Order: sequence, then C-alpha cells, then structure tokens
Amino acid sequence: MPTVQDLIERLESEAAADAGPETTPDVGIIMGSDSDLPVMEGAYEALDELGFAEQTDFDDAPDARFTYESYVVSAHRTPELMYAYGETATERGLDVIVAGAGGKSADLPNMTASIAYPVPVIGVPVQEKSVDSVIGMPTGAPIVAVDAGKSYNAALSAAQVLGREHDAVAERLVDLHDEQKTGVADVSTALHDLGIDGFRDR
Ligand code: AIR
Repeated sequence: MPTVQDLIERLESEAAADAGPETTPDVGIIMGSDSDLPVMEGAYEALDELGFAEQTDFDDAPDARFTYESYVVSAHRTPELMYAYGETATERGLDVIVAGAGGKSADLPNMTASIAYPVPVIGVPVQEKSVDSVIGMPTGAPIVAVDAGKSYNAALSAAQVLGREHDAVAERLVDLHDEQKTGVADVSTALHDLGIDGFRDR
C-alpha cells in the first residue's frame, strides 16, 4: 500500500523532471477527503464539458492539450503532503489549483494558496460552515473562492485563468456559456408553450 511519503517523493521527482507544459496537468484538483467527492464532482463535470482530459500518469499525458489531475490531500491528517503539493505546483506545471475542504476547519484551500503562491488557488467550501475558513485570509495572502458547494464554478474560474493565455480555452468557455443560454431559452419556451402540466409531463 502506498504511503504518504511515497506520494511526496512522487511529487518531488515529477517536479525535478522538468516536463514541458504540453505534457503536465494544467489544473490540479485537491480535496480534504474522498468524502468530499460528491460535492467536488461539479469540478470534473465542468472540465469534462470544456474538453479537458484527466491525466492519471504524469509521465504519460493524454492526447488532449488541456488536462487535470486530482488527489486527496488533508491539511490536518497529511500536512506534509499538502506542503509538498503546494511547493511543487509550479515545477509540476500546474497553472491553477481547485481545492475543496469541508467542516469548520477547512484549511486545505487557504494553506495551499499560501504555499503554492503565486499559483492561483480557487477554494471550494464543501459545506456552508466551511465558508469562513476557506475565504478568511490575511492581507497579502490571497485566495479566490466560490460559494459553498459550487465546485462547477470553481472549475470554470480555473479555466478562465487558463483562458487568458490559451485562446482555445477561452473559446470553449464562450461556447459553454452559449449552450447554457440556449438551455434557458429552451426550457422557457417549453414552460410557456406546454403549460405547467405539459412541462412536468414532457
Ligand atoms: N478535512 C479533512 N482533513 C482536514 C479537513 N478539514 C475535511 C474534509 C471533509 C471533512 O473534513 O475536507 O470535508 C470530513 O472528512 P472525513 O474524511 O472525516 O469524511
């Protein structure tokens, strides 16, 4: 069974590999526990909709140009791993990190933001009671965060960061927005034209 130390060494050796930006994951998704997955699913959904592929092997990038990876990293159970993830983020080629944690001491997003700085971190409070600990940063230690549970938006924000450098990502974001607009027009027309009973039955 792999140990935390194995994971730390993996991250460090990947950081030392000097891999090119086309082969490294662009977005890192981390969460405090695998129990956060149901809430963090939205981040995967958004990145999938934007055409990102998941990279499960640092040394074997998928064909897609834009990729993400994910790990469970607990600020309290595995602080060394959190430190290693944040500290190697730049060298491992991550452009932006989406970090989610729950509970009242949801410190993974805010601590990772400090350690990985200047790599931007988009924080996801997994529960309502996690909001204050995710966003409550002192002056000079920035984090960008979404509302409780809004991991889908966190991934869109991450893609917006990438979109400033990569036109292809910006174009995908605009296309996705257009699709969502069309979706509203579609349900609006159906609700009006079918009436509430017809709409419910459709
Ligand atoms: N958590 C895990 N390590 C540190 C913290 N704050 C958070 C997780 C999860 C919650 O604690 O992000 O939302 C409960 O985790 P678990 O593993 O007990 O289900």
